[in-house]
Amino acid sequence: MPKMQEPKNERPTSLYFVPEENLIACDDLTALPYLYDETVLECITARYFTNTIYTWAGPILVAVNPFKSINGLYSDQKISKVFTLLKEGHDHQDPHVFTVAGLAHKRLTSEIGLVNQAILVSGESGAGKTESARFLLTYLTQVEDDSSCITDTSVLHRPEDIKNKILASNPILEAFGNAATLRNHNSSRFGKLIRLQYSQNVLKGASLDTYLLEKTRVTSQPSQERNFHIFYQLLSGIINGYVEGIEVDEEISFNIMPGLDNRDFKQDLLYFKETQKAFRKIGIPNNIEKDIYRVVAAIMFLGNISFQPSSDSESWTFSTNEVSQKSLARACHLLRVTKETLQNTFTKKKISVSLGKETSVIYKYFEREDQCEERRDALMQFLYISLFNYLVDAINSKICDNSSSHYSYLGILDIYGFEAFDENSLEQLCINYTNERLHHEFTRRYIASEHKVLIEEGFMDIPFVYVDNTICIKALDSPISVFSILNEECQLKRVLNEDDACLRVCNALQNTGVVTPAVSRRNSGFLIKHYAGNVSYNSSGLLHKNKDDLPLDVISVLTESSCEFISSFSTRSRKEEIERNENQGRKSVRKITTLSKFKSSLDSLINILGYCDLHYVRCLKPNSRNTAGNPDKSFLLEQLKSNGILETVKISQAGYPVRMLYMDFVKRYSFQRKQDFNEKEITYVILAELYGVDENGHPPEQKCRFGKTRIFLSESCLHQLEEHRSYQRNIAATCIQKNIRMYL
Ligand code: AOV
Ligand code: MG
Repeated sequence: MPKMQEPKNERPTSLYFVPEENLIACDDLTALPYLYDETVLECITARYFTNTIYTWAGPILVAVNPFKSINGLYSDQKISKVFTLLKEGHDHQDPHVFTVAGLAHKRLTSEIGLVNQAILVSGESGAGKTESARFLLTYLTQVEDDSSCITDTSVLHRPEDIKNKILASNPILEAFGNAATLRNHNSSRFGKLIRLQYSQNVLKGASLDTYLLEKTRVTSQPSQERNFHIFYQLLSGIINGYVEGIEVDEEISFNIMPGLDNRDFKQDLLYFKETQKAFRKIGIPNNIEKDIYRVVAAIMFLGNISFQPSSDSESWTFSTNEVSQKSLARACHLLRVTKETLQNTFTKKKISVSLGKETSVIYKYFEREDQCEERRDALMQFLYISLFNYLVDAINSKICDNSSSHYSYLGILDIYGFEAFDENSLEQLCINYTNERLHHEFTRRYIASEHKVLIEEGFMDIPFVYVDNTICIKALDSPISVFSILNEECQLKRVLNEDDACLRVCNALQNTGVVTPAVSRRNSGFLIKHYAGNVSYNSSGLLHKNKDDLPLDVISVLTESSCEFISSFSTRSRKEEIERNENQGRKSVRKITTLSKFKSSLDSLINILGYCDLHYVRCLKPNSRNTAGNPDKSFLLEQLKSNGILETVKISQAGYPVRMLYMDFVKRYSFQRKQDFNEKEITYVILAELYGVDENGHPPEQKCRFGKTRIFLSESCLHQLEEHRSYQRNIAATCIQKNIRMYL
């Protein structure tokens, strides 16, 4: 048996050892002759300059955001081309987001496809995750099964309707869940998992899960950023006469809608029409659509309500200024509640007092303006989040097929990338925790297992290091952790002191080496050493956001609404809280914090992924200015590292996606008894017969490699072997038939 070749491991004397044209032609980073950060980077940027934005990194697709449209890159012809290539077994040929969709689809629908599939799209804000997820969905809704493509419409098995409904969910979710930020003019402010349901290889429907909508944006927007798109879309719709029953003065400003100075609503109007169309496609009834707009407009007006001291100077009342008064009247009208109801909720607090066996309710006026504002903001956020949840449920009820419980599914996860700003709060803590968990899943399932197998098979003698983030995850969510301490602080019946809570976190976790005290410009807090970099979290607002206290009398405003759509929000919220407590085995209704809610939704996401074959699209942002054609190498390098791409490339070069024990290989592909050989030798003979041998006496290394216990194969090699097998079986079947005929 010929000896294994040693891995090429010498560092090139010059970076430019690899000619430019080779870099452009090299569509898999693992095929680079020298694997150093610089060569990987050179390859990606050289390809980017020729509008080749996709490159494989072993099994992962790397996508560099072009920030411009590239002719034909996502055309129907491209879909057909990718589909045909995959059908012919060229699985790894064309690095493209459609190929990833196609591969997942092929595995789900193929004979050897065993499990559900999930495509994880990751990258930092503005890197192109949502666009990629959209293209994945486009491919999957156009390609029906592994023998047909939408270009041949006669073979569609399912009603067009469900496909259109699934696609229509996107504009609705983006209108209500996306906003223009400094990093991305269409930034998703929530995470999303859409699972396409397949039964007997036919797309039957889809189900949608969302994660952590950034609801604080409803009431306060970071400097130079906007509120959710729907506010601007609706305003342009109202002003241009596309919405009945909501009045807005042309020149009015809305406190919660920065960026209205340039009142050019053309773009917003176009998107509003798209949202309206999507509502209709999905099948939201007209009266409900009107109710939805009423809630959005009510929030806009609520944000303009201000307060002033009452005549007794000991309490607060609604401001008499004209904008505030008009907005109050409009908000009451839209919410179908009285002015008194709002006055009672915003300016005083309901307190239950027990006197002996009797309990009575008294009202206590707020003494400060910010207490009234806090109440107003709580109502606005509650209305918005209820509306968003309503929409997710409504979409699910229209696209989800419940006629069977035996679906295979193909999921697409578009989730916020790692965030490290100057000021970081609870939202970033949740987002970065998500990334830690997903990274862990990736290293656990791919890199670590790959590394272990390759070493065991005698392939790897190169030093290999990957970031194991178990300690960081433990410091975040174990019984003594950042989460547990912040949750405990919120359960205690005492005034919240955020600085003290952060101090507790630092003291309790100082031995982990992951959490240290941090003093930012404005507040104290703690710093966490995440796998992708250090992030300082501010103490300010941390506990308030975690406690997410929604006073019952704020919710009860809505119970008093004469509009059924609005009053249903309060009943639903109460029901959900009780259900969650029951699920967590609590007898009494206990406060559920944002972190505990978030952790349990993430646990179930990781659980779902545990039952899936995973595929990865890693999106990269070429520069921080969001411009086409200006790749910033150090910026890219940081992302290559934090995304785990460099680690993957290094390990994948030695690996092959398909591997089989020699015993299994021989069982499946050997048709003649080769008595004198062992299983490894038989495998060698079969592959040498199929491909011939190179100057070293090996079958070609890009097709297969021989490990100690198993053979490692490329996807195309597997395909050829399968073809060869069916050919041999056909011959065998024909022979048997001939023999039977002769015998009879
Ligand atoms: P994100 O989802 O990763 O950020 P998006 O998918 O919204 O980023 O992409 C940001 C912008 O980049 C888009 O609005 C497009 O203008 C451009 N873009 C992205 N991908 C492509 C592409 N393939 N071709 C052309 N332009 C593209 V965030 O949701 O903020 O984390 O939260
Ligand atoms: Mg996005």
